[in-house]
Amino acid sequence: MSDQLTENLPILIVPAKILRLKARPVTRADQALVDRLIPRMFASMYAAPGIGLAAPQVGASLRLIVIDLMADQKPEPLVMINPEIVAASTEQATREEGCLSLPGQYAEITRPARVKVRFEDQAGVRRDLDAEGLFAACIQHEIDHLNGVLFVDYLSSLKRNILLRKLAKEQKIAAEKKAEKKS
Ligand code: GNR
Ligand code: NI
Repeated sequence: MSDQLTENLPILIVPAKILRLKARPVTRADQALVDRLIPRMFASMYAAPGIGLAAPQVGASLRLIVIDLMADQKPEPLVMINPEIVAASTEQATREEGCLSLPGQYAEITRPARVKVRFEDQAGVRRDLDAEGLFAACIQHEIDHLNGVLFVDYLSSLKRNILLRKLAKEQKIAAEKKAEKKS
């Protein structure tokens, strides 16, 4: 899905420090930067593949996310600038989540089943959207990234530590394999 004209940016992996920072709002002065960033974020997300990506995951500490659920394999790219959850259902839903910044790690996460999100689109127009199901989970997961929050933060410290140690071990093996190939 990522064409040759748009180079994808590498996705940062835990424990990259930027993933734990609160990202700053996008302003009009960021227009040129954001316009260059958006196609690269989509390229990275489609290449991964993933259904959402937040700017801090590609090293930009800005309140910008891209989403494409690829429902029925049909692309439906969505850009959200300065997104905010303005309402959430009391009803909760549990589903398995993964994260491109924690490759290979998955856990059941419980969140509000439905949310209303307010954001600016790429043209700077303010929009409100109601989401449920996977879409609602994805929006909440991406907005969490803008606040330095990862899905593992919803787990008990025991479960979180097991998952983070497994990630570190797998990343170490992957790095060793890569070094082996080079030599
Ligand atoms: O690709 C992704 N899948 C996913 C599945 C369930 C809930 C959230 C997500 S987002 C994730 C991509 C990612 O890490 N975005 O930050
Ligand atoms: Ni993520």
